[in-house]
Amino acid sequence: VATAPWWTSAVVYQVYPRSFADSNGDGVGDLNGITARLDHLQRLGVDVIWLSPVYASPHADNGYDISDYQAVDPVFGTLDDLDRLLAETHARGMKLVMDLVVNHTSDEHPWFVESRSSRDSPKRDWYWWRPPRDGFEAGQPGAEPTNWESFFSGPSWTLDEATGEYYLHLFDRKQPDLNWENPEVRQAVYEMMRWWLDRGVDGFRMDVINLISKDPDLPDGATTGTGGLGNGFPHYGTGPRIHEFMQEMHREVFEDRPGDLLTVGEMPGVTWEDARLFTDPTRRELDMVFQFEHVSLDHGPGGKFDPKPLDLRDLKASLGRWQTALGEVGWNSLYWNNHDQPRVVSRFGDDGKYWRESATALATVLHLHRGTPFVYQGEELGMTNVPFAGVGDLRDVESLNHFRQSVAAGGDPESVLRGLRAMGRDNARTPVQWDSTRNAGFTTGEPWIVVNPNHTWLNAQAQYDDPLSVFNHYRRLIELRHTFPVVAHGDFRMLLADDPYIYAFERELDDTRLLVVANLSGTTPTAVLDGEWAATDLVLSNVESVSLVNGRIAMEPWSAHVFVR
Ligand code: ISL
Repeated sequence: VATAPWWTSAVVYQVYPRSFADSNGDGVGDLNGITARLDHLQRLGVDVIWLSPVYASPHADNGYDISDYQAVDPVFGTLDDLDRLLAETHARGMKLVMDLVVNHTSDEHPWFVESRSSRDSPKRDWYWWRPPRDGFEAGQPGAEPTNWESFFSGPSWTLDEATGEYYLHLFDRKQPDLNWENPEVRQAVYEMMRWWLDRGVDGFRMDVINLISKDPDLPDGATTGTGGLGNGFPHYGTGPRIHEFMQEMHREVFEDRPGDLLTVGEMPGVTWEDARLFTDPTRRELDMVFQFEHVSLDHGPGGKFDPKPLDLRDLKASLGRWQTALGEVGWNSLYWNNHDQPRVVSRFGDDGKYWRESATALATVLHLHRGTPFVYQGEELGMTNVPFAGVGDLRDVESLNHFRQSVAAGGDPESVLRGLRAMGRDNARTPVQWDSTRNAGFTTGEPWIVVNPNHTWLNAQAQYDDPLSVFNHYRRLIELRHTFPVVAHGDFRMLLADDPYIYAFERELDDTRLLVVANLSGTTPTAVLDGEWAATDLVLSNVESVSLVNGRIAMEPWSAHVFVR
């Protein structure tokens, strides 16, 4: 414990700058807006801020398409503003971690502009260029070099008319994939990373970093049905050289650097076996990864936009498996939300009658697992999904592409919209609700995306002084982690694995035991505890009174209790 890295007892807060706070009235959040709201984060008690991309970008994917890694986009401010945010964050005892998006660049990045300029460009090989498939003319349907489907619908190749070749983009056509096989690419990325660390940032969250190593043969994938396209994931997901690249990056960028840094790799589709390799400290790759298993459990047969109800037993089995797998070796990240996921209180909780109870119960369960919790902006207020009126309210490229493609294929627009309202990424991207005024105190101008109408009652101002509020519950959970070493370092044991309503587990460190009992349902089951626990052991609850009699608790809907002895 004494030698455990600092981030094992830290809590990270993610800021999505476009939607956090707007200081200049242009309707888009910015760096000075964040600096002005640092007190909110300090009050909450978080240790680290992860800043989603603020780099120069044409914003095809809200900044995850970068045209200059070493410049701040004017919509967010200037490099000076960033330096000031960094200094103010440090002055409050917090750290600042930047987003690192290096699986792809923007098609407007000078590297790609140069690469596409001719087949003989010295940077041609910095990206994945391929001629049309054998026997096909450029531009003909099916001429794409592989059948891989893009994450954002349609083929993952786009033809460059001028040179007659296709380039690979796993995401939008404005996000061409870098070729990590080329050592010049890797060195350019490492150099850029060192530049940021020299500037004083405290680490990186690495976007889709397990997709950077592709099988250079680029084989077709099994066809998945959507327009005859195939699943390329087996050929680029946690690919052949990924661990080599992570170790090289560690050597070139992080090794022997003074200071306490944090690295977390975002890894769609990563298995726990691979996650353990990535986070085994002796292998010198990453501190932790974001896995996707628990946020895929409610995907239905038609994929993520065809959701099915969550079975709590599946959630416990999944998170429990990761607790075990990364228990002795490696480390878990813990999250319900980020800028790509619908709001957890609407997704796994009850955003109606039991809004406050379910938001706090879910938070309790997550934060007391073993791992580093990540709070996504607005989650600490219990922000909910958004009643988007129609497709005109949506802004996200993934959602808009999905809508267009599904409707073109004959889907009923209303039912496509239903899927997007439940699962679309814009649910997480509406402005943070600071107060009950017009635009929720986010901007004095016209916000770039609708403000959730529930800001009239669901907002930070209404919660600061309410002891039972979602905000104060998050604050206390963070305080628990900072107070009791068992929260960060205790081992984990799932209880009542087969119970469909109750999520319960124990943590243990030396002579301290911690027990969480949460009812993640609107029903009223009875929890039966081992007889040693007493009402006097209660350290946190999201309801006003708990009666523990003869080891039994009558659980109120969505109630959650924490005991320590
Ligand atoms: O939400 C998703 C699409 O269904 C995810 O697959 C998401 O695209 C994936 O988690 C990768 O996310 C990251 O990279 C994307 C970017 O759009 C996301 O915002 C980012 O978090 C491309 O850079």
